[in-house]
Amino acid sequence: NTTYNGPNVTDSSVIKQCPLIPPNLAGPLVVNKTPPELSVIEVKFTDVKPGGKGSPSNCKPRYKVAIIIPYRDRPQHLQTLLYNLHPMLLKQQIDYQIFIVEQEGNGPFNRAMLMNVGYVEALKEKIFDCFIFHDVDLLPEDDRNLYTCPEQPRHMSVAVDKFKYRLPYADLFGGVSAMSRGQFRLVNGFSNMFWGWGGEDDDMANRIKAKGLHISRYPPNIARYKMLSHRKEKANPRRYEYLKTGKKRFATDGLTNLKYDLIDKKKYKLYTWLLVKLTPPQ
Ligand code: NGS
Repeated sequence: NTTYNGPNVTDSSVIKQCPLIPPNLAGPLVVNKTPPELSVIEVKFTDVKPGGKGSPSNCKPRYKVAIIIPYRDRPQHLQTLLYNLHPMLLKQQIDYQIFIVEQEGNGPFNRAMLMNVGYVEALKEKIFDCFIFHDVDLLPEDDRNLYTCPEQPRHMSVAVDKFKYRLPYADLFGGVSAMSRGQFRLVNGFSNMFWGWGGEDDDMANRIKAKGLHISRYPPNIARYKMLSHRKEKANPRRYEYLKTGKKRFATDGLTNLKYDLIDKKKYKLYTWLLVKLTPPQ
């Protein structure tokens, strides 16, 4: 495999493209579930730039990656994730930005719609190549699990401690997943119909298949995560019904009919925060 690394010059003013495999990866990571206060982390993480951005200083990154985290009311989880995620992403030599997309109010949570909003809002900042959709309660355990986008959509949280590190079923696309900008547009994003827990990721797996794509995965010894514990959310009783009829809505339900109000946006040191009021589809 030969890769074009840009012009072959020795002029030190020309920064070389980063290597395909980042050189300083350690493999298994020590996951820390008791992070210091956010204000302490902010001072400690000197390589993270306002808005929750990072990029390598000595080479030209290959990927621009938006990390989209749907969120509501889990400050402890967020703190823990940020503490574990930033150092890993910095080592991976990608150009990244973390977006926390928070749902306003206390109606049923719509994880899928928040991810759609994250996609749309992130693209207003930069033309990201790659989108990582990330649950707030999952902590990566191995830095070889690269937060980039391969040829096919990638399911990243393959082996989770809560499931004894076994993939529960072959089409699972929940937890952490990666799609390129083009793939996400091609499938019209996620459905906006899934209010409450469950099914939205299965609908995305169906969209991926319907467009002739398939789910790719790293081996389970690399795509490993620890899940933080929380109360079980109320499942959406209509999720199977929407799943079954999903196909006829793929073209009309998703990015194309997404409606929301951006209530607030702030660039904190460790993340870009979006507060969003979701409008249920008609
Ligand atoms: C399935 C859900 C998925 C969910 C997966 C794992 O049953 O949305 O469990 O969930 N599908 C339906 O409900 C139709 S987990 O235990 O990781 O929260 O992602």
